[in-house]
Amino acid sequence: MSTNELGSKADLGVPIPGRRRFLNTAALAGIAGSGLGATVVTARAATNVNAPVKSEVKPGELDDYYLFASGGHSGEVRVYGVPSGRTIKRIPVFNVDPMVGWGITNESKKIMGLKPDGSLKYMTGDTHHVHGSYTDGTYDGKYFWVNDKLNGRLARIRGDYLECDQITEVPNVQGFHGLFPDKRDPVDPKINHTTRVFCGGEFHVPFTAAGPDVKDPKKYACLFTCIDAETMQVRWQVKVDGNMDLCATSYDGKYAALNQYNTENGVVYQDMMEAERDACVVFDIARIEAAIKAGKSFTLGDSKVPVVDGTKAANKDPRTALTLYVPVPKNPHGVNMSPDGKYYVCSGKLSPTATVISHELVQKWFKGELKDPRDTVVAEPEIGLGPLHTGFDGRGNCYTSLFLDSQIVKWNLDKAIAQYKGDKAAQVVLDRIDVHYQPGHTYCSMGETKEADGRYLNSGNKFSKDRFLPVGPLHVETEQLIDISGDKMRLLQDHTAYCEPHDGIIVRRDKVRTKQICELSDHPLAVKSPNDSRIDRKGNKVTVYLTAIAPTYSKTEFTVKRGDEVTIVLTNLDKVEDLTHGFGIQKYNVNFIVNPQQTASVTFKAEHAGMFWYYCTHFCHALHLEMRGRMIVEA
Ligand code: K7E
Ligand code: CUA
Ligand code: CA
Repeated sequence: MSTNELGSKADLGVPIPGRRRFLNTAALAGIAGSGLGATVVTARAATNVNAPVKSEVKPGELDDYYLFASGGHSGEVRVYGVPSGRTIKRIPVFNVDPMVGWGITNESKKIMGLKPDGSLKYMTGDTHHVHGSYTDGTYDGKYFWVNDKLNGRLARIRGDYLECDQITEVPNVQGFHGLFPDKRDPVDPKINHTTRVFCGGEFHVPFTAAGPDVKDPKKYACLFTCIDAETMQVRWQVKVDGNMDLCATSYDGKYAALNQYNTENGVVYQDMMEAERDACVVFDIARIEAAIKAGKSFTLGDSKVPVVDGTKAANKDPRTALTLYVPVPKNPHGVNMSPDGKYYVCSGKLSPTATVISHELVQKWFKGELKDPRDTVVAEPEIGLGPLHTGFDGRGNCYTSLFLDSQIVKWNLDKAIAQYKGDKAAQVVLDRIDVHYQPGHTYCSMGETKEADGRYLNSGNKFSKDRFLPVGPLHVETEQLIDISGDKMRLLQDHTAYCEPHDGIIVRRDKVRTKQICELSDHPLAVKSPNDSRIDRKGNKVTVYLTAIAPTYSKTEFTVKRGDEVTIVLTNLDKVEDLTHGFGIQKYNVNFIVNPQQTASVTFKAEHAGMFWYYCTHFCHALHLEMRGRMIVEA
């Protein structure tokens, strides 16, 4: 245990055997007086990427990496430490989470989006892909994004508090699946950081809510969407043939590539499997934006977002094309860009192959120097059954998950290219390791950046079967940690993963710089002193301004009338790292926290008359249980 932990726990006033004396409230305030409050941004030593890989993090030691993982249909994002696998945070995004009050406080509800009656528009989501913002081809820790496949939304998480701060609903899209930020500007070399986030629509949709087109799948289409990284506004969309699944962006900012498994535009799976080859569609970002500037856009349905035509028929001439469709076998899943920026790797799923597309040849195709889109393919090795996602070690090797084989296969890019050119002796596959079982995403430490360090690989497995104690019908899923620093892969750890493991990123700890104390001025209604605590009434709208300083609220009693619309505004005035207070009111469905110097509010109707205790739900002090007050609702 660190001295910090010891210090705060001991100072909480927990009785220590043999220490028989009465503690006064000043002594009990403990952690407030322990001097921890000075830290605002915690500096962490940089990860030593040359140190040997380890499977254990001893008590008191810190992990070397943050792993940001999508939480599947729980709708949240999870943060784990690597290599320990310890869960260090759950970030509520599209879900309701009483631990922090997400979906309960007015602030979080506003971010999640409201119906006209003030209730939440959506209470659930399905997250698949988490990616971070880039500067100079590597993570800058400013933002993280996650998709909601269920309701077609993109959420942003700010890197300083690791909290969701914006959610954008994408128009005319269902099944928004693949997401990837750009890594720099396609035109302006001075803009070397992320300014756009790309979103792929997986399900075909009609662009009207009524009429014959609603029922006719031939009238459906999918849209590729660009969202502004800063404003989170939708910038533009591209109508495509086929559908889009995963997304990867080039290091020069010029292209986004998305795999397509349903070029057939099928409605049932049998139709979706008809073609021997589907595609990987590459978008020329600069050309799309030039076309929109030149007024070559239209709108769809009720949306005002400019849309350009990226269908094959409209993009026959490579020299003006906005899109390139590279045929890829069969129902491909997953596309990833190698850290040297040279290749897109697109897995076959129903074909035992991975297709390697050259970034350089894609550029040549767009210049009109290549005729056939297949000319951009430089390798198509056979790697195993059910290939899905690929991670990279920065040493020229790929690690692809094999869903059907329940393996991760390590293969070499240069050898695969040599084999494609005719070198029959090229040894493409270097190693295989069994994972337990049926892996989906696999990804490596810093593997989607120029700083890929080839140390750890995570395999997100869909089934654990016999690996953990049974807990009823549904087994926990697994994230398995694998050492990729040597020639042979080595299984380090089985970690449980609450459903469902999809994509994640493993980020060096020095890239993430969080603030431990909030800014009082972040909230316009902050109650800056207990003396500012008050009750404002306007008609039947009552606002109660409260502060919390351990172990008390600024008011231990307030009175409202039955039928009032009550808003509680609560500021935590404690300035000590980790000194969070909660606020719950009996029978009123109110439950949220305020972190040090944070303000949050809730609004509810005082529908039951009587006396209702409100209390601090988050352990903060030796007198935490005593931290409470009474709300009187007059009949
Ligand atoms: Cu393969 Cu949604 Cu990224 Cu899951 S997707 S595994
Ligand atoms: Cu304040 Cu517990
Ligand atoms: Ca298909």
